[in-house]
Amino acid sequence: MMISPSADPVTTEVIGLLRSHKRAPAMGALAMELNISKPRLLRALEALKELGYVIAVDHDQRLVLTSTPDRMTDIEIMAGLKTRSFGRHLHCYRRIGSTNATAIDLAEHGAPEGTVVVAEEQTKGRGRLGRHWHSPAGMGIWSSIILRPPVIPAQAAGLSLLAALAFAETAETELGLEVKLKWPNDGLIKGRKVCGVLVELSAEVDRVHYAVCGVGINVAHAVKDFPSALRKSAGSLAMAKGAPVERLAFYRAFLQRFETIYRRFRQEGLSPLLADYRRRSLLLGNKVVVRQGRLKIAGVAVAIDESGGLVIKQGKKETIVHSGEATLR
Ligand code: BT5
Repeated sequence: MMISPSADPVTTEVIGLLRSHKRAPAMGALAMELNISKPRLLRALEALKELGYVIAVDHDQRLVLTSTPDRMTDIEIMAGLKTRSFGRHLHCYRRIGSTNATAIDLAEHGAPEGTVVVAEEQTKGRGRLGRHWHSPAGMGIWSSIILRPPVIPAQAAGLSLLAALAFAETAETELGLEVKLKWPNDGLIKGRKVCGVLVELSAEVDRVHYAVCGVGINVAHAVKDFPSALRKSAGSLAMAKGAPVERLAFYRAFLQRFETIYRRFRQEGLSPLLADYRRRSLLLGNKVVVRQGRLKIAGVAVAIDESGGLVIKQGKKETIVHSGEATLR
């Protein structure tokens, strides 16, 4: 089900007015100002209350917005969002199968670059290779962005790295956390996976039609909120910070950073961004094993090349891998 308070223009106007006034007019005056009936205003206020807005009436009968919900709705995400294209078209859901699946659908129907699908909960959140991504209600940021980069499919592999880098920079600047990136797509804090990225492509040999870049970020979980199989390996921003973290503020900052990084990628390719990725790499300089299906490549991770591939040195031989599951030996 979609949550889109902005679909009702009155609700959008009311919340806009409440936000811009410390004390908004009283109910009757407000209805007059908006040129609507009092029952219509009451309906909009009721809808906002249901979404988690707390609106008080002060001693002069004026309306005061005392708290806004930390919910991923279009109005809240847009409030203060400074991007040019990322998140300018927003599809927000209470519950969804997978934001990637819905974004692919939208992309197939021509949705523009920067279109975002976001959900409070995913019932079929997906990881790479058909794996499951745990995405409970209200705990994280489950979101997909449609990108239309003018590149060939091999270059699009770098998009996972960009999204992971955007996560790392956001966690560092917004929350002061230290993030390690495990090639190609994991963001780890204090040894626990907090962020995962899944890029799905529609392409022909010479051209990418679109890429859907799905990012899952655990925000509010305590250890007990993860299924037992993930309790040792998974973490959240709140666990790492030792305090609650506001999802919306983090998400807006993430979209802004990702957009900046992505624009640079479009203009200059991956090279100028690699130093920032490498600096945070968990694997570089270490002995690793990369599994690609049944194939196992063991050696020392010596570099990440211009296309985002991991270079593994085995004696004198160097192998570049572009996908796979990497573990430290
Ligand atoms: C990933 O796959 O890390 C990519 C995850 C992408 C999720 C986002 S959410 C929004 C968008 N819509 C989707 O449907 N997906 C994307 P992979 O590298 O294959 O890692 C998956 C593995 O991570 C699983 O097999 C588990 O072991 C572990 N895992 C599952 N859920 C997790 C979670 N919430 N936090 C940490 N680890 C998790």
